[in-house]
Amino acid sequence: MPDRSSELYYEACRLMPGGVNSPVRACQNVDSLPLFIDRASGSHLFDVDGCEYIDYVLSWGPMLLGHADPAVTQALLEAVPKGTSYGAPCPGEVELAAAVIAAVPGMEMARMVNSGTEATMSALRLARAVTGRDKLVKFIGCYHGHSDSFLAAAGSGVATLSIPGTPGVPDHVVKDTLLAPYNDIDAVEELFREHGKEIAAVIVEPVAANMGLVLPVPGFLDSLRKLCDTFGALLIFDEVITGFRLAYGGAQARFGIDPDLATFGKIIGGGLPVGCFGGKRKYMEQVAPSGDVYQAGTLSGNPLAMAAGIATLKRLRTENYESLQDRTAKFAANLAAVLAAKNLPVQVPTIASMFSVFFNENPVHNFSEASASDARLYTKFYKQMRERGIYLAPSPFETGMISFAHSEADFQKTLEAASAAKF
Ligand code: KE4
Repeated sequence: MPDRSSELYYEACRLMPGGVNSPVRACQNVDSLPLFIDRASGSHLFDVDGCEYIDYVLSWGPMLLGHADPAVTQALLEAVPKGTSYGAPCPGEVELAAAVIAAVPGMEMARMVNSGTEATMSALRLARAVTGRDKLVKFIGCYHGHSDSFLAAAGSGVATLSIPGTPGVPDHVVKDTLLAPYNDIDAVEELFREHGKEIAAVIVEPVAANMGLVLPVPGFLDSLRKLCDTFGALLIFDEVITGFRLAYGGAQARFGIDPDLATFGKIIGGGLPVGCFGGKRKYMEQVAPSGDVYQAGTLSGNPLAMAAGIATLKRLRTENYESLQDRTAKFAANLAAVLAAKNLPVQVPTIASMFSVFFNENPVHNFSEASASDARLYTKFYKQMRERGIYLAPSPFETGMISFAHSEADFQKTLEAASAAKF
């Protein structure tokens, strides 16, 4: 363990819970200490001990262009001297909202917030207001941020830390959260049969990325759309990860399914704190101040965050998503082959610029199957890859991210590190 990182970590543990500002960064379930990062550029991280890593976390998704993209950096350098926050509308809010709405098929209005959690929390409140109903359907292992209603059988850090139930969240809140296994449309039909007229919304990650990477089976998303239409519930696509990563227009563009509301974050802020919820005008106009559904935020639409988001989306419009998907698919197939050659039970699902590694004999379709994967092997893999300069997600319940900055040399070095790993 490098020494400056460990010094900082022990000081951080004195000052902040677990020494981190977000639990999954603590690397607890991969038997490691977190690295403290000094700087990042392109596809690489540099820690405070001068060690260099090929980064497959990309700040959990935002850095699709790679770190410190020159155009994004320049946009921020131009924005900073103009002030950091006005608490009043600024042109950047109009420009970023217009860019998001133009990109996402079927989206008519948007509200900028400061995180994915704020986006999903607000979208749920709006759905409950619009329908006059309280219940929510979410999928086991999907993660929609840490607001109370979603902390039932959540993925990401909740699954990583095996946090039982929802400490601190009153039962009367989560009793309205109905759960179904991802990809199990029969279970969702059963919930609608039993609670149909009480269900305000179904929220889904159109591609699940918080239990490892789990793809929707053919017809799953379309069936959710049909069930919501039949019972008068709203369909919410949580595109905080998939938005602008699955395609420039997100899952809605890729799969051709039209949700009533959708949430975004990560990439649309270019690494600065931005979230967004939006969708059909008839719903969004009910958000204060044009309607009565209250939602607010001191730093929402912040000029720096808007500048980073605008520059990021502008750059992404010039990038070739097809080519990145092809390169990712080839890398994932090669990684699967290298690990399978060690007689390991391994699955490396991939879509667009995402992949994950399940040490499992069989393909993974839901959280229960993801949980049956061998976490001990994942820990061994994680630690050895990090020792060889490859920075993977510190949990099998996360997803590997690839950027437009990742090079063939990065992939080659990663495969060589995987080939050298001992299990
Ligand atoms: P934030 O509040 O962390 O900006 O976004 C919450 C969120 C909402 N929806 C989806 C699909 C998400 O994946 C997330 C957050 N993603 C995790 C990583 N899987 C954030 C990492 C962390 O918690 O530190």
